[in-house]
Amino acid sequence: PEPYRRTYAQRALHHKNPAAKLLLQTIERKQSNLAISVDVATAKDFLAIIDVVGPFVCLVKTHIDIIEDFTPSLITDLQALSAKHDFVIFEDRKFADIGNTVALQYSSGVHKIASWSHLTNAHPVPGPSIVTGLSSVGLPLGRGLLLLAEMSTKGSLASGSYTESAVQMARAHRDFVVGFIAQRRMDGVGAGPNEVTAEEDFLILTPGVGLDVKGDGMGQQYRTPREVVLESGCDVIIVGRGIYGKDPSLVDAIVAQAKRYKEEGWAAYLARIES
Ligand code: BMP
Repeated sequence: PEPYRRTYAQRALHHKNPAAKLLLQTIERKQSNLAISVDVATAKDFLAIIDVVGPFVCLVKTHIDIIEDFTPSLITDLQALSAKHDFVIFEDRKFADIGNTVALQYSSGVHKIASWSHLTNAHPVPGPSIVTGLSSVGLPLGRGLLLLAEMSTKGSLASGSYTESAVQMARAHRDFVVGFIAQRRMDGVGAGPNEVTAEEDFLILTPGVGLDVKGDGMGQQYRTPREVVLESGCDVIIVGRGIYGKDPSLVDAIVAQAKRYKEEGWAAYLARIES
């Protein structure tokens, strides 16, 4: 079958990048295409949420610079939870600078992202040098990169020819760029008439997913797992506030929401491969 209808397990066999392979295998093993975005400000809340949703997710997405009491031991704790619950780690850093600067931001500083995050992402706005800069650090470590080809926000400038250029940039660096943050499948987007793109199978990780509300009053726009996975062909649903809401201490409510999103995401995937 075409990549859209292939199982995650079938697709894992064809991906050579270790982070992409790990993500696809983890999704298959846990029967979950749900990623949690843990956007909270304290190490305590961060670890508590990850520990309770861990069994239900394939991936944990972090904004490590939000944590106000960050210490290197938080990374050790995060890695221990990743081993305990079997999930991939994705630091949503959104790099956007020249190659030399992003290589330093990725490897160094307080957070040393490349040393612990299987996946990270970048805006294509600086051009291909952002990929070569990040790749010089991440590729030897077996990491993978997602380019932001589209955004979920109202009025996003990442559309049309910008999105097409992002896909072309990825195509030129398939060893390191494993897919996109986007709102739909990107296979063949922006390809010339003689380019063979039928088998490219980029991973699409999609934020802006919610079942109960359409937006957040700050530009975010939500679609359902069914719209994202079945109708738009995306691979992973990224959910933040839809799972942990406003109160990170309500453990039962968080577990219930994580289960709900996991079930919705998997049902949409099964409907897709059977379509
Ligand atoms: P929430 O589900 O609470 O709206 O969180 C969405 C998460 O995904 C946030 O961490 C945000 O930074 C990220 N995100 C997004 O919402 N839209 C995009 O286009 C790209 C993102 O990384």
